[in-house]
Amino acid sequence: MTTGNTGDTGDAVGTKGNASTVGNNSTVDWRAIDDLRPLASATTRPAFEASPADIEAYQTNGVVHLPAAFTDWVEPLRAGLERNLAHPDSFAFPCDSTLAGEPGRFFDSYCNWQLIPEYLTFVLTSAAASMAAAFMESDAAQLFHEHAFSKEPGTAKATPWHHDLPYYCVDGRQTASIYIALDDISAETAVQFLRGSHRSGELYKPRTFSDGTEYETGDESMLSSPAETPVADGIFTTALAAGDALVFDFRTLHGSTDAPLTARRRAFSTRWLGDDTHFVNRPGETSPPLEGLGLQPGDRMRDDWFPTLWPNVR
Ligand SMILES: O=C(O)CCC(=O)C(=O)O
Repeated sequence: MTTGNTGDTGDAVGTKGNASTVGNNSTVDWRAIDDLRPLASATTRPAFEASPADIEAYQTNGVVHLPAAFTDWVEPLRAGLERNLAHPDSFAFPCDSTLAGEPGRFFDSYCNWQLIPEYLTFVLTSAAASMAAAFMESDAAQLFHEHAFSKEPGTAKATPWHHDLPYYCVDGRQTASIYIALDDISAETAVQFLRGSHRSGELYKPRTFSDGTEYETGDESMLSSPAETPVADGIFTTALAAGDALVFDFRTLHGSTDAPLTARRRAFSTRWLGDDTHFVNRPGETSPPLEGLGLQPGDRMRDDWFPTLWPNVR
C-alpha cells in the first residue's frame, strides 16, 4: 500500500487548503506556456451533442452523470496522473491530505495541464470544451484549470462537503467541472452531490481536505458548509465506471463518505468558465492561489492564460 506522502504528513493539508499549507504552495510554475492563444487556434476539438434531457437535469440538479463519455481517455489520463503521483514536487501544487496515523493516501494536485503531456492533449483535443459549453448553456468555454485526485486502497477519508466557487477568484452562473472517473467507483465511495444546491444563492466557506478546517475568507456573508452529509433524500449519488463523467456546477455542494476503499479511486476534473463568468477579488486566499493576473473585478479571465477552447477558432 502506498503511504506516499510528499513531505511530513503531520501538517499536510488539502490543495483546497489554506495559506500555510503544503497544497497551496508549489515548487514549479504552473504557467509553462506564455501565451496559450496560438495553441488554442492551432488545434480543434470535436463537438459534443448534449441531450435536452441531460441539459435540463444539469440546470435543475447542478449535476449530471454521463456514462462512458471519456472511456478512450482513461488510459492516457491515468498515465498523466501517475507522473504526478510518482514525482509530486516536479508538478504544481501537490498535496497529501492524509494526516499522520491515517491509513492510505489522499493525493491531489492541480494546474498541471501545461506540464503533463496527456493532460495537454486532453484539453486541446477532447470533447470536454464543447461539453462544458453545452451544459453551461454558454456560447464559449474557457479553461480555468484541471484538478486530479487519487485515493489509494485502504484510505478511509471523506472528502469534506464543500462547493468550489468560493475557492476560486471567479464568479458567475455559467460554470462547469467535468469530473472523469479513472477507476470503477462504488456509489458508497463516489463523490455525492446535494441536488439543486447551486441555486441556493448561498456561498459556503472553503474547507481544507485534510481536516475540514474553514478558510479565513474575510467575507462574513459566507456560511459554514455542512459537516455531515446534508439531506439524505436530496443526495445525488451513483456508481461510476472508469470513463464516466460527472458534470457539475461550481456552486453545487459535494463531498464523500469515509467508507474504506478496497481499490484505487482516481479522478480527473477540468474546470470551465462560461460567458458570464469573470474575475472577482476575494478578500481571503483563493485555491488555486493565482497571482499577477492583472485583472479588475468584472474582467473576463485573460485568454492568454485561460484559453477559450470552444468554439474552435480557425
Ligand atoms: O473526488 C472527490 O472526492 C473530490 C472531488 C472534488 O471535490 C471536485 O472535483 O471538486
